[in-house]
Amino acid sequence: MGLLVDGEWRDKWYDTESTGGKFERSTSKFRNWVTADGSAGPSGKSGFQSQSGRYHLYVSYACPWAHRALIFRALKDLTDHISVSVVHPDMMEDGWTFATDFEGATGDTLFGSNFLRDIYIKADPNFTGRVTVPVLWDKAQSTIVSNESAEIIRMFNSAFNEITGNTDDYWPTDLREQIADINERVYETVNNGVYKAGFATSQDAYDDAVHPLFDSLTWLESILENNRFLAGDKLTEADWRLFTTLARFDLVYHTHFKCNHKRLIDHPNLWAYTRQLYQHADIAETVHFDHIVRHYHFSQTTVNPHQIIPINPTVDFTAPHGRD
Ligand SMILES: N[C@@H](CCC(=O)N[C@@H](CS)C(=O)NCC(=O)O)C(=O)O
Repeated sequence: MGLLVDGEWRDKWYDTESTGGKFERSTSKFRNWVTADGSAGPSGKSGFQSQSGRYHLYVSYACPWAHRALIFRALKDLTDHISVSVVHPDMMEDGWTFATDFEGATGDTLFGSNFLRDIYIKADPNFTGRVTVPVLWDKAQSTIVSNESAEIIRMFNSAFNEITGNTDDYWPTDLREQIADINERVYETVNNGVYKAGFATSQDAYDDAVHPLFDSLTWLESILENNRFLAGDKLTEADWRLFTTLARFDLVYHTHFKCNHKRLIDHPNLWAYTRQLYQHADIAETVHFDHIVRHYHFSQTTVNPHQIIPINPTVDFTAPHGRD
């Protein structure tokens, strides 16, 4: 685990000393957008037009943020148009690597690099920052379009519609305000909340994260009592953004990140809803529990110094969900 400083690799864990034991996620650095006509998106430069075969996605199957991008690639019929490389689940002193000795880890199928940092250095030889997944790479300009999953899923939602003919919309105009409100709370207290609890190095920082997390799960449980999905009847990006955290909850976050007030399966609506999303067409293939379990327990040695992988419960995501 480390980061690049002026293009040089430094092996360093997150610094929580300067923040009183709190984990603070840094912001993503590459913020361009693929658009249908190549015009600039809400941030970054123009020149990234949607074209079949032009873009490549680097992911970890373990990572909930990368998982969002894989889900949107599947939902939007982009699998034949955007190629993928999958990193090894172990993220140790070299950060994410392209080792292939784990089933599903593909290596770098574009360049044959050893490390994900090599891709960042190709895009910017003086890059300073964390080397994170997902990364959307442009083969035409040999650079990173974006390493921000929230924006990659918005691009996938619409920029390739003319190429795929798939016009399903997970960010519909009339629901955008509602989606933004849900996303904000879910991001702060659930998606990132589990990390804030798990990476906390002081009791206060842990307490400040874990209570809002379980308050939000109770809030989500009540929304799903009367609604099919978070924004009502329609399945939106808000659901998929929540799903990647819920899918990891009982296997990883409950034990490894000390989010153990309740399990996902103790929330009947949320648990049925998680199974409903898991069973949605083409989604199960994006979920790789072996990478998830291995990555967190083995790689995060400040949390689990002996790297022991727990026995874990058997969680059946294929059981009937009864929510249609
Ligand atoms: N804001 C980013 C966060 C991505 C992120 O933090 N990914 C983690 C894996 S779950 C990572 O690659 N961490 C490596 C590091 O921080 O060094 C996004 O949503 O795309």
